[in-house]
Amino acid sequence: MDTINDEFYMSLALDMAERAQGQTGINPVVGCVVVKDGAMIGLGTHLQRGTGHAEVHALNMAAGKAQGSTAYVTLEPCSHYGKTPPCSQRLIDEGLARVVVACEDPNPEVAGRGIEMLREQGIEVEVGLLRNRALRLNEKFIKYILTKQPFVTLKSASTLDGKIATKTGDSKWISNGEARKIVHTLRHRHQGIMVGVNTVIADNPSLTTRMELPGLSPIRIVIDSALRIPLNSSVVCDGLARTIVVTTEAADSVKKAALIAAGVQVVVSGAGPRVDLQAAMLALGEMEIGSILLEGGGTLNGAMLESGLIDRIILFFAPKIVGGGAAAAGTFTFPGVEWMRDAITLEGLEVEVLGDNVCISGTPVR
Ligand code: AOF
Ligand code: ZN
Repeated sequence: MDTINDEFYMSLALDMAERAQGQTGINPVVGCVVVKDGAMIGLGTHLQRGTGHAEVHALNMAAGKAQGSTAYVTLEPCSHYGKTPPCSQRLIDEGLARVVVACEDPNPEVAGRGIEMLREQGIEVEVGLLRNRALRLNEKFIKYILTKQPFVTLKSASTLDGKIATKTGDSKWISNGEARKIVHTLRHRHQGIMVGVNTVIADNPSLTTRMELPGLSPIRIVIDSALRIPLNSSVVCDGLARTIVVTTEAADSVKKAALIAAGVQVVVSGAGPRVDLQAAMLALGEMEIGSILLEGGGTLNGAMLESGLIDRIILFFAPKIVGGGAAAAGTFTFPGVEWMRDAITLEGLEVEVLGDNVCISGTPVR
């Protein structure tokens, strides 16, 4: 049985925000619940960048009756004129008595000023209710707004011995149906999806989102230092989503022109021979790509990990062992550390059992 208290309403606001993941671009997901005289009078969620903030939708629903009410907001109300006017001012104008905030907005344009504005007008403000859940929910937004670089989630499915293919290259399928469904939700929740050119050559994937319901497909990003991508590959030809190929100055200009003619965006990152991954992340960030799902192969995964460019690792393990030594690719291929004490570890572990598969997720730290 639920107890009706502050947490009851804040968790509803968080639930609403959670459902909007993937559709707000570089903006955060935010939910707001307005309660007056023991009843909810307004609910709102930020649904799309450039459209109303959560508070605005909730207050519009309250239709001028929010005087003396309490608002539960999952992110500090904004204090700036962005694509929309400041929410703090709207809360003040509507005569709110109390505002409960889950976490501060790290956006330098806000960063505490929204809370300050409310308090200056005598509104009671409480900050930090369900903060950890709110921070986790907006980890992509937080990384991007502070660094202007995309938040990178690595996803991989491997055998118990860490292999993503057998020694002959066979990889269909490693994980179970439940795990493979989650992958499509992850695609929906990221603005970009990144693979190495070897994956395109070997598997010719479409990298689109295919859920039970229609979803949003991410921008396809292929790391391809020498422009070896086949012009007839799905990501070049199928027109199902935007495609960006990241290459180097050393790449062939005729191939580059052919890709551009096929509608692919070509980004040059570094002199070669390898793509400068740090510079690539900055360039993709500048293109307002705030989150990327990295789907390997092992070489790109290893290079991204070594460069410290991965923010979250999600590993699906299937109860299989295939061996094969170096001939069978693993999730991460890189020169490796010498000592166990130098291992890259995962913090904030989350473990989920999915039938006969296990999902392990966390933040890599070195
Ligand atoms: C809120 N409520 O629902 C959201 C907020 O360009 P704009 O106007 O959409 O502003 C985007 C910034 O506003 C974003 O970077 C973040 O700081 C804040 N988002 N704030 O009070 C909301 N989505
Ligand atoms: Zn706002």
